[in-house]
Parts: sequence; structure tokens; C-alpha cells
Amino acid sequence: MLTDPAVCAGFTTDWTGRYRGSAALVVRPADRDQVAEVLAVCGEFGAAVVPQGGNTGLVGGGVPHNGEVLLSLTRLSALGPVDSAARQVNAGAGVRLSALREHAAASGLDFAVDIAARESATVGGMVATNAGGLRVLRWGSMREQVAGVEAVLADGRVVGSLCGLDKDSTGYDLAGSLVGSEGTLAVITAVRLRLIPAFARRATALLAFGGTSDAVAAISALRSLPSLTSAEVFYDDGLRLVCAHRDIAPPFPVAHPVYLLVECAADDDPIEELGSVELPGALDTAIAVDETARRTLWTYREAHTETVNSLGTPLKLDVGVPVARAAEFERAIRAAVTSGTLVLFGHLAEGNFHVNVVGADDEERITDTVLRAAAALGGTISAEHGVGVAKAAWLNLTRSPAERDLYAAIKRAWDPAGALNPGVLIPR
Ligand code: S2G
Ligand code: ZN
Repeated sequence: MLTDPAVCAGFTTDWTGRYRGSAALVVRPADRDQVAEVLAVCGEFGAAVVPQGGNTGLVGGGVPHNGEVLLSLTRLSALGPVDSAARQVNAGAGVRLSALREHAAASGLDFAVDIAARESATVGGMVATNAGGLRVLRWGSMREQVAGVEAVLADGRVVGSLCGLDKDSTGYDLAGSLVGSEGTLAVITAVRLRLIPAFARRATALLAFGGTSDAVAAISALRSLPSLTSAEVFYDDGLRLVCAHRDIAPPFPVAHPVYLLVECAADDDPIEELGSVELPGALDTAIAVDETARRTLWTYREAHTETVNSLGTPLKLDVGVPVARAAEFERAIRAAVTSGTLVLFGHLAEGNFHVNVVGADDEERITDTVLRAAAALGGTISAEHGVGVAKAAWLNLTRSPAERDLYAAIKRAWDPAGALNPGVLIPR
């Protein structure tokens, strides 16, 4: 248990610095049974609890807002042996993504979901937010990787299973209910995860286009490649900021409006098939095969987050639209954001944009406009970061009254006293 405010500060402020709360105390249980004991005691005293993994969340869903008990899962970092027959592994909720991938690699396997916060994000938090990241177009989000979840209810009872049966048709999907639950239904203590092959060869290309619709057309053509794994979009304004922040040269001698970073992974070198795809709208192409060149191309995309953060505390709006409407959405956002520095980037194959604005003088209006624009195009107010407290008030844009009644009923069924992560996902 930690009570010194100076020590607790690292747990009560979110990664972007936007959400700063206070905790009655921070508890760091060592294992599932201690989590159960902590929750039972908190339940007895009616103390609200905020579960936290790597504290890399971006919607205020993992920090206390009203003096709750902060329950850190980082010490639950045990990894079970890789089950090569089932291609699955058990991981404690506090296992960092990078540690999971290293563990899988030792058995010639890999984990499907990859995100830039891989050194800090924990698998429990990634399940709780249904994290997506850089390889969803080929492998799906965390939901598709979960073969089982073990969790502790607010009253301290343990539920779930880590057997990882591929077939189990015996009622409601409790594990599936916890994916994306954002710590509001139960505290995830361990997960059973599916693993994928660790492909031997990768080919990465940076493609330049005149507009987003050309990049979307290229994705349609590239989808013919079974090895296609990533298709990430960023724009010239963001690239210029990244090059200045990292003090690196731009990828091409001439600036272009839109960039698409694509990556293929296979056991046989995918460079041929990648090079064989007709991309009529491409204005320039840089292809990388060796690791250093690949990392350079990825830096243009992955350094966006740190670059935006270096400009100030960003307004970060992770949204999704049908990919066919991505260009329309981009135009709407550029017209709507009239103050501050707008930086757009994201996962174009899934229609997932990260709308970042630094220094805007009307953040509430921008938030409302961006979320309504996504909803109006048949999209979502959160594609992969979750709802948290940041977007709970806008859930009605994409969830009907009947659905929100069901959310409230599900919350009451799992957490009758409303002790877990109050105000997250479901407005107070
Ligand atoms: C990404 C990371 C967080 C952000 O880079 O894909 O999900 O929005 C983001 O800066
Ligand atoms: Zn993302």
C-alpha cells in the first residue's frame, strides 16, 4: 500500500497529463488472491476502486477522479509456458506487451496486437480497452486474441477460466463481456491469449499520394496480398512536425499531402508481391527490407504521438468511420478544427483516425464536432482507445437508449454497488 502523495502521483496522472486525480491510496497486490482480498475489503468499506495497468490509457479510464483506491495490476506479471499445440499462453494482467512478445518469440511465435506503447502497456489493460494498434487489418483487435479471462468481482469472488478451449458452447460469453469493459465490470487478473506465427521476413513501403481517397484505393489493391499486415496513414503536416522533433530528413525530396506506410510479413520474402501491386495513385514509393531502413520508415509514423505530446497537452480523439468514407471524414475535420495545431494520423485500413489538436481554444466544441462527424458517417466515437470518462457523455451518439439501458443492467449485474471505475464508460 502506498499513501505518500509524491509516490502516488505517478499513478494518479494519466500519460498525456490531461487527467490528474487523487487516490485514497495506491495498492499493489502481488497476485490474484491479494487482488481478491483487496476488493473484498474495499467492498466492506464501500470504497470505490480504479484498476490500472501500465497507465498508458488515453481517455481517463485508468486514473482516479474522486479519491478512489487505485489498484495497480503491474505486479501480476507472471507468464505461463507457451502451449505450442494450442498456440496459446497464459499471461498475468500486469505483463507488458513487449515481455509477452519476447516470451512468444522464444517459442517461434508472436502476439498479434502491436501498439507503440508496447514497452509500458499491460495485457490486462489492453484487454480492458480492446486495444487495436498496428496490425488489426490482418489479425483483429485484442478481442480476437482472447481465449479466456480470469477476473475478480467487486466482492472478491474469482470468475473466468484460462483453459483456452477453442470450443465451449455453455452460455453467455463472460470473457467476451470483459473485453472492452474498461475496468467497470471486474478486475482482470490474467488472460489466456492466442499466438500467431513469427514470420521470418518483412517488407515495408512508404507510399505518397495526392489525397486520402487515393490511399484508400491503394489499400483495396493491396488487400489482394495475404501477407499485408499494416496500412498506416499520416499527412504532410504531421510528418513535418515529426522530422523537426526527431531532427530527421523527410522520406522524399518532395513533400506530398498523404503518406501510407504498409508492411507485409511472411516466411518467404514478401518484397516481390508487394512490388507487384499496381498502385496508380502513388506519387512516390520508398521500399525497405533491411531492419534499419524499416525502422526509419516506421519512425515517421510511430513518432507522431511523442511529437504531438512535445507541443503541449493534446486533445486526442480516436474515432473510426467506414473506410470508404475516410476522405469525407478527413475533409470535415480539417474544416471543423479552426484553432490550435491539428495532427491527423491512424490506421487507414480500419477507417481509424487519431485526431490530435494541441492549443485549441475550444476543445469542447471540437470534441463534440469530431465525435458527431464520425457518428454521422456511420462510425464510432472510439475505435481502439475506449470511452473512459473522456467520451462517456457522447455514448448516446452511437448507442441507443435501449442499448444504454442494457449497459446499465450489465453493470448492475457485475458490480451492484457501482464500486468499479465509477464514471468510466457509463456516465455518473
Ligand atoms: C497510435 C497511439 C496513441 C495516440 O499511434 O496508433 O493509438 O493516439 C495511437 O497518440
Ligand atoms: Zn492507434
